[in-house]
Amino acid sequence: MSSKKVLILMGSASDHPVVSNTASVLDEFSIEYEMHVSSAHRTPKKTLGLVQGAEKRGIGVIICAAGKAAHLAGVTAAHTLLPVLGIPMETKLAGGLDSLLSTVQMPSGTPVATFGTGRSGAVNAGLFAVQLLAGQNSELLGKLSEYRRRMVAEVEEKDKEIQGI
Ligand code: RP5
Repeated sequence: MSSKKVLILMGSASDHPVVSNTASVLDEFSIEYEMHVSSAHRTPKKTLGLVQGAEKRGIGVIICAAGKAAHLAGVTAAHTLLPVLGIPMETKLAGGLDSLLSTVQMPSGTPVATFGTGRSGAVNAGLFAVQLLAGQNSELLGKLSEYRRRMVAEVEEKDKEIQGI
């Protein structure tokens, strides 16, 4: 069963090294995605165009990565009814606290599901997108179960190494 696609937006090409972790997760689950550099501040019209036509292009989830005054996820959420996931980028200000607060502190009525900074946030946003899409796709649900099973096995393997078994 084919699943809906994911739209990944990042505010700057400088975000790509972190955002590539999100793309890797989607690749692992064979989920198609579009990935663009598009800023809420520098290229607002481009961002609007990408978001407003998203549903017609078969997009089911939008992931936005941005740093500093990180308005990309919020502006995106204001222009679509699709679920929007936000990844705050690390910055020199308290490790990205500026980005985190800009992304997470949405006024009531326009939610953005906000993840942690750095690689963990990027990976988890990708996994959460898979979980959202798996609601209508049993094949994806099976792949998620297998992913969890592998994660448990890896932890157990590391534990054995540490125990010297
Ligand atoms: C944000 O400003 C981007 O998302 C990026 O995280 C940050 C810095 O952008 P650059 O100055 O590196 O292009 O809009």
